[in-house]
Amino acid sequence: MGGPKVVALAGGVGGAKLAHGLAAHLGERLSVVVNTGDDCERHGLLVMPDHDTVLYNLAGIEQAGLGWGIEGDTYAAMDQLAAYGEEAWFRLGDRDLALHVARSARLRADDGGRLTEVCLGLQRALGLAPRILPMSDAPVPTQVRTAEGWLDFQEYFVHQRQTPDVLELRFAGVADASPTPEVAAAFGEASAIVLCPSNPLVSIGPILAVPGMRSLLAAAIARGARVAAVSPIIGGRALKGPADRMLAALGHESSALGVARLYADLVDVFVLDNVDADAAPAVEALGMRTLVTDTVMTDDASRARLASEVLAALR
Ligand code: FO1
Repeated sequence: MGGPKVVALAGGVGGAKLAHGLAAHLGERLSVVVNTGDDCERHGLLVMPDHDTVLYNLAGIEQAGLGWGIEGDTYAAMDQLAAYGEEAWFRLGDRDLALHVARSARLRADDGGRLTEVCLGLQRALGLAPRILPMSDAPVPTQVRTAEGWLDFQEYFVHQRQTPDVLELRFAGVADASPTPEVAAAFGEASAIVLCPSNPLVSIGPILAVPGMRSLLAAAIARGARVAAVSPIIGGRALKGPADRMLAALGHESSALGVARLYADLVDVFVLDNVDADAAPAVEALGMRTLVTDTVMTDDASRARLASEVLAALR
């Protein structure tokens, strides 16, 4: 498929939905750079929730209700692990587990290659046309400071159900991370960049925090690439996850305008939901154009429609 190439930056469920919509138009011309800050080790295996959520969505096998995991999966291995006394609060389905087994085995093999190469091999096995690129091959685990101290991201997110107040965030090891050659090449060829409707602080934030990532974006912009961002906050609320509470707790406004302020130095077109139409003039006053539309993606058709509107606004 010839034509312009696009890079999307994505976290989990919201990002994966828009990535799926973009893939419907772009196929192999799409590269999705995913947050790896949520990655964790479970039962000796590497789990990559954002990579895997995008993978399952692009393959059309995601669990419809939750957005992550595989539709119709069973939990026999998890229940057996629990019978051995292993922690079972992070629920890995049987078919999902196969991905973590294969990935971890390949990473441990002497000739297994880098994280990105291993992920690309697994994506090819599922027949994906777009490429899903980890933001870095080096681990950059997100940690959350609560009244209890520093917690690993999944301990906060899944085990403690995002209930403690977030006092501070850090991306451990980020100073030693760098964008991969694949990420650099994708930005080098992109004529458009899309910041998906993912949490700006713990999904897009870690990607942009990798040293060298903002320079890649700046170089693409200097070449003429245009950048759009889709607000993950609609009517002051996140559709999924704790982005609204986290923004407020960390001193930002929990609104589409608050997100626009975080992205103002990068973005040409900011996409707001119809319910936030009133905020468009304030976003434009920050120096961005706005696209006001229905941003709630409930099915394949609404994903593809939003993606096509975003791509049209960047032409
Ligand atoms: N989220 C949950 O709330 N509970 C789970 O047990 C859980 C398991 C899980 C397994 C694999 C995977 O890829 C994702 C999983 N998630 C689970 C979702 C995920 O950890 C979070 O939604 C993201 O990290 C936030 O983007």
